[in-house]
Amino acid sequence: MTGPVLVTGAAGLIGTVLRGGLPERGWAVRSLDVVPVPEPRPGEEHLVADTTDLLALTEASRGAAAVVHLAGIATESTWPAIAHTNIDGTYCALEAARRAGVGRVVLASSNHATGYTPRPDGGLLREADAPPRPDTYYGVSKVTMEALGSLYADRYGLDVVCLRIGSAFPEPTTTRHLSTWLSPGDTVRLVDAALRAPSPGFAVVWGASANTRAWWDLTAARALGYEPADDAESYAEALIAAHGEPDLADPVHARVGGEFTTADYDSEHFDA
Ligand code: 15L
Repeated sequence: MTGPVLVTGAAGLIGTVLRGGLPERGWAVRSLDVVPVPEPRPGEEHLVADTTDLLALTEASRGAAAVVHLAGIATESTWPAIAHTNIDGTYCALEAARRAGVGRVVLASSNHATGYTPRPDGGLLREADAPPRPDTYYGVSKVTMEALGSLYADRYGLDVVCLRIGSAFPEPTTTRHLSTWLSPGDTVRLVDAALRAPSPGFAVVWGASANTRAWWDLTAARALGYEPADDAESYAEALIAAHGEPDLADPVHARVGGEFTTADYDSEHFDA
């Protein structure tokens, strides 16, 4: 693949991690966000555009080797905000890639596409055993993202890799994160694998580190070439001392989406 990787939502948490990590793995980065990216790196292209602006996104996609689509609201919000920013935005990312002749799109899906899925009674949960079961309007936007990705793979032959990201934070801060954490280093490793995997077609994989307490099966992600290097367990002692042992019967630990499945995450508690 030649050309830069277009990263949408490049000024966000994951975008910032990728802007640092992808060049170390040989990728040129073309950053795009609704706000200017802070401190562009040497050689980094940087654009300001809204991902719901199809024409701007099509221009931004020209000559790119691939698109990594991160832009969007990263938590629950109102339906109009989610529908516009996340659902229209994902349509535009895929349609722009198609119009610009970009062959591969990596989509930042989320565990919340399947949030109400219960923890299996022992063993690891495969993506195939976690069909759409969103926990929020945000989760619905991620289900739609995966559906749009499937459509563009089948109808237009794009390679589309959907990453059902767990908890992508600098470090785990809750006992749920002991199972769901995706470290910054592993975020780069996972996206790099999704960009390099030979002809993945349409794929949906969990995005998590090699956590000792994991209950999401990483076999499909590893099949793309992902080799996670981090484990949240090194934070376990401190987190358990602060918050207590995880109660596996509590919805926060008993369902994929954790606290997003609780009443606190009803859309009425969120502003646009
Ligand atoms: C997500 O999809 C969110 O963007 C992030 O803020 C976290 O809530 C994460 O999931 C998670 O499940 O921990």
